[in-house]
Amino acid sequence: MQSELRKKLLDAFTNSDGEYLSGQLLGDLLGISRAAVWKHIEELRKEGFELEAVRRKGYRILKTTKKVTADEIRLGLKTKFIGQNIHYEDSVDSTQKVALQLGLNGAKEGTIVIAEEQVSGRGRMERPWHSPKYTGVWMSLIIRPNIPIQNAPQLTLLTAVAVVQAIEEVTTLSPQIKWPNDILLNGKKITGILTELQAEADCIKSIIIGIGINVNQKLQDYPQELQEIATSLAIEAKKEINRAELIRAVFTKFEKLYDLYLQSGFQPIKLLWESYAISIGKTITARTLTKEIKGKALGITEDGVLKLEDEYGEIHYIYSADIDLENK
Ligand code: BTX
Repeated sequence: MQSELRKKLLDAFTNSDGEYLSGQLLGDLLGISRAAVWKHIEELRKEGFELEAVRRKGYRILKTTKKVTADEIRLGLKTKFIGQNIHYEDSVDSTQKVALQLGLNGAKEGTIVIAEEQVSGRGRMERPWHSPKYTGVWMSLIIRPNIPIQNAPQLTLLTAVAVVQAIEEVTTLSPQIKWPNDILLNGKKITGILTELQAEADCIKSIIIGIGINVNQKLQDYPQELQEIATSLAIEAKKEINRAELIRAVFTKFEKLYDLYLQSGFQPIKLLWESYAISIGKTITARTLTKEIKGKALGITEDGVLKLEDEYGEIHYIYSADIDLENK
């Protein structure tokens, strides 16, 4: 985890708008000596930041690392609690697993686990999630909302809205959501969301929201079986996307929506979600663990449950399923 001093230093650079910051000023801000400031600067350099030091002017950051380290994400981050604690790893089996452990050990709400690569990234029902190095956003967010357990799936929908809004802000792309957790561009998957719950009797201890965003992969980076169904922001936008900027945007959008949700409930989130939904009003097939139902997707309920009308006019409520769209 990042030290409080490091956070303060990066916040000073964030607020300086590219101006030089003197060693004296930074020392005063952080309550440390100029030599200690210099040590922090050297550590940032070792991490890959390019910093300029000019006599009588001070320091400024010329180039960032292109990685998604805690320091890189912090530079420019303006949230209150989402992403204020970041646990960064170069490689992990799954960020969900690490986050679960941190959550059990009392990690604060808003804590993020992020990795450059996952070697056993997973989706729902233990399906594998392809997470190659330095190309995507593979992260897990720990939250501790005081809501009834049955409302937890609403957070998946809220997260999908946050990711869509962040992608819209950072790129010129307009993704759509396929219930419950797929974000698509041109019918191909760009993001998957996995919500896992730690609960006791009737109270939520923590919710871990895993977010996988395909950012800078090229088509050939995907195994054959994914090339048909997956895409990346870079493929669609035809240019490389700054992952740290995208992550900061996800944090900001999520925090705003989450605050709104805790204050006003699911209704405003539902409206936003529906405005991005691809499947509503269309004929779809829902494949649950036990059966397959074909029908018209009427919408989602107040609880985020999918409402489906079959050919006999019977209404089905779908809590969990894979969805195939009839005409993509
Ligand atoms: P899902 O079960 O809806 O989707 C899993 C399916 O998606 C796979 O069976 C495969 O067909 C396809 N798939 C696998 N990798 C990719 C990819 N990179 N892009 C597009 N399609 C793919 C979705 O589950 C939830 C995924 C959550 C991933 C995050 S990453 C951070 C966190 N850690 C972790 O282990 N999982 C979450």
